[in-house]
Amino acid sequence: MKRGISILVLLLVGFALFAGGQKEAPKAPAAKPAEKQIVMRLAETHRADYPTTRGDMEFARLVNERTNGRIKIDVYHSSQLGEEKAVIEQVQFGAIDFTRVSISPLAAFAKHFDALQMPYLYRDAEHMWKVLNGPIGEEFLQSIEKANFVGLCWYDSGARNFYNSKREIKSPADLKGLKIRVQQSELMMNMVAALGAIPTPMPFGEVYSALQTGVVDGAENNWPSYISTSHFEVAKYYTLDEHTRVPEITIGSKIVMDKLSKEDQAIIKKAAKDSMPYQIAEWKKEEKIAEEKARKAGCIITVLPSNAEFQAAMKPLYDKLTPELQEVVRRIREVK
Ligand code: GTR
Repeated sequence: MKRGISILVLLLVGFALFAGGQKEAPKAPAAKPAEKQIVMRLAETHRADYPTTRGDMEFARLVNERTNGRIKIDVYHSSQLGEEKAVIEQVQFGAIDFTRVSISPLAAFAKHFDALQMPYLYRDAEHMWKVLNGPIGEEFLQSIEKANFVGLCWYDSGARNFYNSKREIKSPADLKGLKIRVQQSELMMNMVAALGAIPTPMPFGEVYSALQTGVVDGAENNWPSYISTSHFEVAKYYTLDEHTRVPEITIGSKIVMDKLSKEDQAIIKKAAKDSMPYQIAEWKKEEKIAEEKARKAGCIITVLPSNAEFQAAMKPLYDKLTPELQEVVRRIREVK
């Protein structure tokens, strides 16, 4: 009996030790659910090596770096996701997350953007950058929330000039009767009509063959676009009239952005702005390289002694603006 009790005691002590030991054992840390990577798409019309695309890549790189790879932005260049107008529509309803576009087609969705792209509005590039980097630029970025976009940043696009396959343009009279491709923008159609030419709006990607087959006689764009699209091969007369400076803009889909945390929204907004100096520097380099290429290719480049005649022809466009937009124009002109 005694023996029986001592065995029982031993068993109990053993169990107590075992149970106690169990209690002491370090707990394995609760497995943290792996953070899901967010993959987003940015649509760009230009080729991979164009300065706006380089800016897009820098924006994507900064977002990736600042979220430790948690947010990845894939840049779809060369219009892989469609032409600008169609892409803007898709960003508006959340099917594409971001796009970098010219504000010309954007103005079809937010009419007041016309005030930022009026012909001969800015004295020079420096004036435009003062406006875009100041309160007016910020107001415009914020203003497109109403149209379901988030305005992120501005990129450089230099000045636009006329070019054509027919003749040298020395004054508006030389443009008379020429069919000129414009961006899908009412303002740009009116501008070309005011100069006596026939405006033909069409997507960027269709312009080369339209020039080649004579559907249009000319178009208008900055040096880098004139070269990157090979338009210079089929329209060799290029006139430095610098009729517009049309800023480039990167926008996000409001529907998509609203689903992100406030912190992620802030990271994206800051990364876009921080990509600007890089894009602007790349732009300056590319402008020179493109101009050089056009000269080497034998393009006929017309330098105007003055663009006064072109400027005068644009007056009716200013008169047509609503009083609100005329006020914005006045404020822009006041920026010194
Ligand atoms: C370029 C601009 C493009 C596109 C194009 C056009 O200068 O960078 O986004 O708008 O002009 O003429 O369609």
